[in-house]
Amino acid sequence: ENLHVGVIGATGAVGVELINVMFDRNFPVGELTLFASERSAGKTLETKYGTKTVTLFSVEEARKCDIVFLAVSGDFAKEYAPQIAAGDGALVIDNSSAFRLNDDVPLIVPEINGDLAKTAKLIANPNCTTAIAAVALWPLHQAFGLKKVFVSTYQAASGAGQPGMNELREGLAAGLKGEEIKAEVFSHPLAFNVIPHIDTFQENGYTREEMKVTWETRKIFGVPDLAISCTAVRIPTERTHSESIVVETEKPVTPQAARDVLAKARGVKLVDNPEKLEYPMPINATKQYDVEVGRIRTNLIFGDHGLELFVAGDQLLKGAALNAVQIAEASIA
Ligand code: 2RA
Repeated sequence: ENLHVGVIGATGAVGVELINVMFDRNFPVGELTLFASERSAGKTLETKYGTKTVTLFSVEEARKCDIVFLAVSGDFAKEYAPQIAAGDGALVIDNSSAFRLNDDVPLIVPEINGDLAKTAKLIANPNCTTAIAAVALWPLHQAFGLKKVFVSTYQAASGAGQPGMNELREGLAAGLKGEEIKAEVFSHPLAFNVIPHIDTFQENGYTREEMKVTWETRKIFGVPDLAISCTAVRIPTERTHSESIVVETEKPVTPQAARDVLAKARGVKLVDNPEKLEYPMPINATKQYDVEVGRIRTNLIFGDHGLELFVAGDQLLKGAALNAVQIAEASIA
């Protein structure tokens, strides 16, 4: 039946994509309410559902919705998500990291554990880097068993929202004119640079972004001791994350066997034909629902129990808005 859907943070990069994805996928929206803080309340927003006036957020108003997407900070989610979801309140799908590791909050990539979407009123959407890698790794785990996973990421500016994308563009333009490149959103100038630092540094020398890949992949796969390690790097691309991944497998594996598995995998587009210069790239993966996977080859170190691959996925889509809407679809399926 047609649902009353709320989006909190509708004017941000993820919020805008949430509205686009619901429309494009014909999600059964009967009524759409866009919530924001005082700062944006009263503003109008042009959407595929027409011109919408942004409503001032209140728990009471949000609880009237059937489903509420949160595309705002973890602090906001911590304070309000449980109140919105409590009792006969709304199903809350939270894009922040606030509840991802809570035992009683499912962390869902629908291609992997979508069946959990009916088990809770508060659901966490994974970190974008985790979701993009997981879509490619899950079929390989099912077929060959993942023993060790090493991930190196090349993450787009959109991971830091619209401000991140703005700073990148302004920086590239400034750099081309020989002017100073600002670093306010990122720790250093991103244009013509790469920054091996996303989120805060932990005691163990990893950043929080890198540990999210480890912690969240283990939870989504249901493999608490999965040996997975990540180096997360910001690069000057706009909205698609790329990831270089090495795996050691339990069972023997060949590149062709892996391609056969990935060619059939949900949410994956196999792009692996180097002779024709075909491999995953942000310029092709951007604005696509599927995650591109290619450069599949036997890893020189693990031999016939190892693979090396390259992945590219749109950070705002499978990394955020698409995955969140797919969770909502699974919750009403
Ligand atoms: C980033 N994955 O790319 C983090 C949060 N979106 O900045």
